[in-house]
Amino acid sequence: MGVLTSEHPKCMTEISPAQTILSRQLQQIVSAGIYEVVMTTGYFDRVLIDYCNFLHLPLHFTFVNNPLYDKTNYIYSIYCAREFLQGEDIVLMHGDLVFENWIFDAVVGSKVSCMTVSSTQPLPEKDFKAVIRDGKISKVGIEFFDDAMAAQPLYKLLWQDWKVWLDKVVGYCERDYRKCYAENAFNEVSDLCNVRPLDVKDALCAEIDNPDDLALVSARLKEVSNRTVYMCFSTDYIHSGHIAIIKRAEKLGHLIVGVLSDEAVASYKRFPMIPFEERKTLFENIAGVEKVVEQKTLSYKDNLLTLKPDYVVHGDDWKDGFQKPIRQEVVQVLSEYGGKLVEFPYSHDKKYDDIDKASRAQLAMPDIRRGRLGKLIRMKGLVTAMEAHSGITGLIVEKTTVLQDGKTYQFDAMWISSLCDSTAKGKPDIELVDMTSRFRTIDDIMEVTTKPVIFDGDTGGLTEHFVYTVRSLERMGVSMVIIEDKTGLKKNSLFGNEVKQTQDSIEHFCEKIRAGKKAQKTSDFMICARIESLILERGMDDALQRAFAFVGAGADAIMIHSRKKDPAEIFEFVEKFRQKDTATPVVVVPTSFNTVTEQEFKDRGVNVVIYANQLTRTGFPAMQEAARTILENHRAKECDDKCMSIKEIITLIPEE
Ligand code: SPV
Ligand code: MG
Repeated sequence: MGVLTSEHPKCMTEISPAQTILSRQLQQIVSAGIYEVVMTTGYFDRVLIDYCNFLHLPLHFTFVNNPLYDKTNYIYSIYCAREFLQGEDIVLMHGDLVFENWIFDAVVGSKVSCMTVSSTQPLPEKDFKAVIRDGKISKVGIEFFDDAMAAQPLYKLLWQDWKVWLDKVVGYCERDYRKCYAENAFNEVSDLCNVRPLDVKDALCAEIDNPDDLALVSARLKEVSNRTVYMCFSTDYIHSGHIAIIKRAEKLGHLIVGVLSDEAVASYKRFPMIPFEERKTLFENIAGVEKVVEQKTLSYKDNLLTLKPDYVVHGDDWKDGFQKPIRQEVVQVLSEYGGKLVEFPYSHDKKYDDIDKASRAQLAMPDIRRGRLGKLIRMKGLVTAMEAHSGITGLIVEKTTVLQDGKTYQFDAMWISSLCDSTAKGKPDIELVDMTSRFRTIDDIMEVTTKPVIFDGDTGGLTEHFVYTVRSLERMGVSMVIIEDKTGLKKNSLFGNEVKQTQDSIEHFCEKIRAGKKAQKTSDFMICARIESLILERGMDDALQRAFAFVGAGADAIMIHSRKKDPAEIFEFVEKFRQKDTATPVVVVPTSFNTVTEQEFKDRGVNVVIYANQLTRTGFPAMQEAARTILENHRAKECDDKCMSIKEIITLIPEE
C-alpha cells in the first residue's frame, strides 16, 4: 500500500471521507449487536489500539499482539489469540475487507458455518478461491481454479466447526508451520467441518491490497452508500417487529418510508387510530429512517416512479393473498428501471396479532366508532354504506374487500334499514318492529364489527320518544340516525303514492330535529333529515324548502329520496341545494336510480351513498331456491353446490 500505510496499519486506510476500513467494519459489528472483539495486531500496534479507543464504540476489545508479525502469517496471529477464541461461535474476518452491510448481517445471521463467495465474479489470479463440493467449502487458497469460486475471508464459524479448525491451527503453529494461511490448516480438516458458501454474487465484498483496489472499492462504496431503499407502512402503532425490519432495510441504503394515507388505510384494512400526520411524525422519529413521504394508494407505482429507489423492502407475506397483485406491480416497476425487491421472512407473532386485535377492539368501542362516519366523510368526500340486518350480514359488510387497479375497496359504513330489519323478522316495514327490537339488531351487528353505523329511524316516532332514541343510539355508538318527514302510519317510501302516506309539516319536523339535537350528549352524533317530497310528488321547491328549513333546525345532513329510475330529480335537487349550502352532507339511496356511479354522485356533491337492501334482496331468493330444491329432490344433495362451504363460514366468523 506504500505511502498510504506508512504511518498506520492497512486497516486504518480511508475508504471514504468519513470512514476507514476498520471504522466501517467496527460500525457493522456494532450494528449486528456484537460486543466482543478480538483483534490481532502487528506493526503500529499502539496506533491501532489508540484508534479503536478513540472511536468510542460500544465494543469490548481484546488486543493480541503477534510479536512475530513480520515473520509469520495470520495463522500465527490466530494461534496467539487462541485462548480468547474458545467455546463460542465466531465471525472471522480479515482487516482489509470491505463489504456491504447486508452481507455482514447475512453472515452473522447464518445458522450454519459459512464463508462468503461469489458465483458471478471472475476467479481472481492471486486472491482466495474456494472449492465447493457437495454444497460445502472443501478447500480455500489461491492455487485452486477447478470447481472454485472467488472467495473472501469473511466467515461465520459455529463452535463445533471452529474448534476443529482451531485445533489444526494450533497443531500447525506448534510444528512451526507459521508462514502459511490459516486456510491451509482448514483444508486438512474441511471434511470434518460443515462450512457452507454464502453467495454474495456481484455485491461489494473485496479486499484492499493495493492503491488500485482502494480506488475501485472507494468508487463502489460511493455507489453503495448512495443507494436508496423504500418501504411502506400502514400501521398506526410501531412494535419491535417493525423496528427489526427497518433496521435490516436501512442496512441496504438511505431509507425512505412511505406512510399510507388515511384514505388508503381506511379502504385497505381499518380506519387508522392515528391520523396521517401523526403516523408520519412517528416514522420521522425512528433512527435509520431518513425521509418520510405519503403513499396515497396501496399501489407503490407512483412513489416508485418518483423516487426510483434501488430497493423495495417488504415482508414475504404478500406473495399470496390480496396483496399479491400489488407485489406483482412492484416487481414489474422495479424491473423497468433496475431496482430490486428484497423480502424478509414474515414472522407471525401472536404478540403482534394481539396488538392488532386490541386496536380493532378499540375501533368497535362506542366513543371511537361514533365519530368515525363524520371523519370519513371529511376525509373521502363520499362514503358508501351497505345494508346489514344481522351479525352475519354485518360481517359481510365489514370484511368484503375488492382489489381493483391497485386500490382496495370496502364499504365505509353499515346501514340498518327498517325495511331489511323488518323483513328479517318477517314483518312489514310500518314501524311495527319496536325500538327495543331494532336496538337488538344494532347490538348484534356492533358486537362483531367495527365500521360506523347509520340507523334508519323511520319517522323518529313521537318527539317525546325520539329524544330517548337519540340518547340510546349515541350510547351504543351509532354515528347517524336518519329520520323521514312523515307522520302517522309510515309505509315504505318505495310504494310512493300507491299507499296512503302523510308528510309531516315543516314546523313539526323541525321541532323534532331541534329536540333530538338538544337531547344528544356527544358532539359527533349526527341527525340526518330525510325529505320525502319527491317520493310523494310534492315537487322540487317543496323538497328544497324543507332541506333548508331542516338544516336551519340543526340537521347535520340531508337525505333526498326518489323512487324514479331516472336520477334527474335527484341531480336537480343536489345542484340546487349545493348552490346555497356547500357544507351539509347529502345522502342518497340509489335503489331505483341505480345506474349512477359513486364517482358521479361525488362529482355532483353527494356525500353518502347507501345501498339500502341488496343483501336482503339477494340472500332471501337464494334461501327460497335452496328450500325448493330440497323439496323437489326429497334430499339435500342437489343443494350442495349452492351452499357455502363450512370452511368459508368459519373464515367469515372470527373466533376469539
Ligand atoms: C330502508 O331501507 O328501510 C329505507 C330506504 O328506508 S327505502 O326502503 O328506500 O325507503
Ligand atoms: Mg326505512
